[in-house]
Amino acid sequence: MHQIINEIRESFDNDLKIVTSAEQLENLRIAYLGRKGKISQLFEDFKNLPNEEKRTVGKELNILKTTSQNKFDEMKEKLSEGSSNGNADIDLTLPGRKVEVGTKHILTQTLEEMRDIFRGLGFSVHEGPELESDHLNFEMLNFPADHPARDMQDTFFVNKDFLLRTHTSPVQIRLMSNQKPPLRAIMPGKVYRNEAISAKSYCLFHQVEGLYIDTDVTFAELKGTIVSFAQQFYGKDVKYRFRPSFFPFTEPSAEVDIWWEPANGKEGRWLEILGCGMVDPNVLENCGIDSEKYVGYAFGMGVERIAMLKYGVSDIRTFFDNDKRFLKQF
Ligand code: 2NL
Repeated sequence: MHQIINEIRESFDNDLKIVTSAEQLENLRIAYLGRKGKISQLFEDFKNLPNEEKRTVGKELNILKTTSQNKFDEMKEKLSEGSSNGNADIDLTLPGRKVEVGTKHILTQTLEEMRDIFRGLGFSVHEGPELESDHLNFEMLNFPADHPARDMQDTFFVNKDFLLRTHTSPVQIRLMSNQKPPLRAIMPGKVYRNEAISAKSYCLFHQVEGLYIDTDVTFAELKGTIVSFAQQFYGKDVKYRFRPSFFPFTEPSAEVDIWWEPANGKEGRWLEILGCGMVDPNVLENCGIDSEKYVGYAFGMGVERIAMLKYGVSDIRTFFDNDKRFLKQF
């Protein structure tokens, strides 16, 4: 009997070692501890033993039963601790998981670079709301009532009087109306236009507008500021030209192109990067600034356009797709 008890203890331990699921464990319990199991059977055999053996064998049998039950309970707990293979410990030889570090969006990087260049040239930074009144977005800027930009087709109106701003100029209008010159500031932010979406234009883009108002501001200073920006942003050797243009809010007005050579060796061409001019006296007067005493220049540029030229991006929509394969390149 003594020997059989030892054999059953050993086979129980061996069978327990290879258990990997709750189902296998339950089968093991039935085979040993169940009503007709091997250990229960030993208690039946025990009854037929001579009295002098019963004392020692009884003790051994009880120990076998309780230790087996304890081992079973322990295993049951281990299996229910989450993973189905409670036996498999963490594999410390596996390489660690890579922590991915995010990056700033390329438009944010471009905007910050532009902002820092203008800060270096003495400009402060102002922001304003994206929902504006028709009055601040168009009327104050000398747009005639029948100007095509004021058409429902080109602007996102939320009602008769309010709209999503089509440029950041309303921020400048507020600044000029609330503060006395001299003023030198840039206004970065999102603007909205109801245009047909294509590789070249999107319904949303970012603009940086700039303004300088004082008693003796000249067009030559405007040129100097723009050229300094272009050289810092695109490099000292950047080729540029000023072309006469028209805006309702500046007179005279100009557009600035830079010479762009594609990386694939194809022929280069002029590409527009911004519009600018001397602030129209009507706009100054609308803001309560004496146009006999003060003059100023202003400029406006699209951040997407500037970034497309610098980084060779050919479709404006890729900035807004949030495709990580595109974004991770910068
Ligand atoms: C463009 C052209 C421009 C301005 C913006 C401006 C603002 C005020 C008064 C006068 Cl409050 N001018 N801004 C001036 C010239 C051009 O933007 O093509 N932007 C993307």
